[in-house]
Amino acid sequence: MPFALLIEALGICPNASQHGYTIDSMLEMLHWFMLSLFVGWGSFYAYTLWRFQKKKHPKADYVGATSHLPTKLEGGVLVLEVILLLSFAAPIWANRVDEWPTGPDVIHIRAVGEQFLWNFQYSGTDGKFGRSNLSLASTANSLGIDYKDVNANDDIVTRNEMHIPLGRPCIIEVSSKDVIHDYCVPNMRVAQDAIPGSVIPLWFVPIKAGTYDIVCAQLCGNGHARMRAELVVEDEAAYKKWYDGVLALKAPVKTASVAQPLLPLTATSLVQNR
Ligand SMILES: [Cu+2]
Repeated sequence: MPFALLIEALGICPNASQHGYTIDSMLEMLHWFMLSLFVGWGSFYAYTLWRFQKKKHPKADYVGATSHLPTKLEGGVLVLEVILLLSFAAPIWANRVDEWPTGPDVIHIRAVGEQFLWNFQYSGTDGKFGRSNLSLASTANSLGIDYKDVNANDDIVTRNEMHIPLGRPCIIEVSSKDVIHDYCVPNMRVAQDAIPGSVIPLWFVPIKAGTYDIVCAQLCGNGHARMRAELVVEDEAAYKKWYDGVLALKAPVKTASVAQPLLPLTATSLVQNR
């Protein structure tokens, strides 16, 4: 993607996701278009200053310009903007919201914002999140996961640290425990508001191994600037080793029965149980 390579050379943080280059290309096209408009209109302005200077035209002309060229140029700009919107921006957006990855390869993670950190719950190999209720929340169990629920057996919860395997699609369900935050990973070209009362998913496929910043992109209080987590993209073996290591730290579950029905972890339950 030549467009994306140039925009990276100009200083945008490097893309590390599969869909990111389409967004970068769109951004770059827009910037070239804006640059050509800026140069075009700037040159025209300079030309009019020279062309209609008082020395050459001591007497004002009340008829003014009679050419229809400016109107045609404006029409051309409008057509180009419509083409950019319908042919490039709309398909990129449709891909983001309509073509969700499916299958056993998909990693499911909940990202729950909290002043001023990020909690991550992994669904584990069964792909199902264990139930949670904030009445069970404690310092050691920030999301109130009910570890008696059989679906929670292979779940892990981490704080400010998220690992994902290279090349596997990740669906992140974004929510918040308190105020509005924004789960933003600039290198993955994703950002989503974390809203109490809502669980909003986003997805991406990491294509470059490395360590990236997860930041809060919504001013959320005094500690907003330090609400920053780490995203580690690593190969499958390293990811599995890390996951199993965190899983091993969990207290053993004695029974799989659930004494009373608990709400699944939705933002609504998060809010209701605060
Ligand atoms: Cu925040």
